[in-house]
Amino acid sequence: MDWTSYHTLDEINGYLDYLAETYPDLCSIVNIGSSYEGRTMNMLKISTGGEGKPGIFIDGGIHAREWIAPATVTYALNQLIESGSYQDILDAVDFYVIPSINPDGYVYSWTNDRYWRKTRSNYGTICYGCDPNRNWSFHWDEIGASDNPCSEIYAGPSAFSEIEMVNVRDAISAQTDLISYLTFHAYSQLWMYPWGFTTDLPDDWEDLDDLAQNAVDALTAVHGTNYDIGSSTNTIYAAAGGSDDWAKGEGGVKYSYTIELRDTGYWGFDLPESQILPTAEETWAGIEVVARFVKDTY
Ligand code: 0X9
Ligand code: ZN
Repeated sequence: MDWTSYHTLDEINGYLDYLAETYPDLCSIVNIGSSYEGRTMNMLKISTGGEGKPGIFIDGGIHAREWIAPATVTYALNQLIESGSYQDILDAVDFYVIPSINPDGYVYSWTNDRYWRKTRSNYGTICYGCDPNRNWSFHWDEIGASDNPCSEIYAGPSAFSEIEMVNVRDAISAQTDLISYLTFHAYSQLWMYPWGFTTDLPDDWEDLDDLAQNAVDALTAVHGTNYDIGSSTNTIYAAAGGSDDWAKGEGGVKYSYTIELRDTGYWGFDLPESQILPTAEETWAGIEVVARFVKDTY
């Protein structure tokens, strides 16, 4: 694996296999189910063992064309597992990581349409795919989503119609003691917390805002990249049915964040390969802040 080019789904899955084989005392592969088109979805569990540790769940690639997201997540795995620098975090915190949670869409964005966003399911209409980040059940389809199967923000025929999101939901639900959920998107340089279905803020929003500020301070210190912070409705737009809202509202994961990576629109989804490593480096600094907070607080 390297962070000088984007990688195919097979290469990303190969990296998970390599980590599990190379670090068997630390890493294991968990098959969380299959995609609509039948692809195996694997999660990497990173744990030094023992019961009752706090956990952090990390995913990327819910939107197929946001290629910097899976790349950033695999870099986080590299740092956590292969750098040898974070034993104190690994001793205290369990991690559950899926770099690409929309595998059919990701492959389609490589083979057919670089700007494909959705899944690849079909329910008998001329258009394919649902927006997987409008498909979660918490306040599903209330705002910022469409009932038109041809829309880029199609919520789906029902909440959790998309098997990939069912698989991720069940993988989240299977963990006790998850403290943080981090889901990586692109682009806009935003570190966002719930809610996405209302302008109202969670009761504990100041806790989420404080940790986001600390994470972004560390992120910005690496290469000077600026991020905005706030609830997703108030920073980007209202959109119900997101994984972040579900993780907090149904899943009970307190520190639920959606991070929109580089850039702010110059390259957009076509972020040059020369920006993969700097993006991943600075984002890792933010993730490390969250991980240290979880280690020190729980
Ligand atoms: O619209 C989205 O799903 C996200 N932006 S993106 O450009 N990557 O598509 C933002 C999601 C924020 N969270 C919620 N609205 N719940
Ligand atoms: Zn996205």
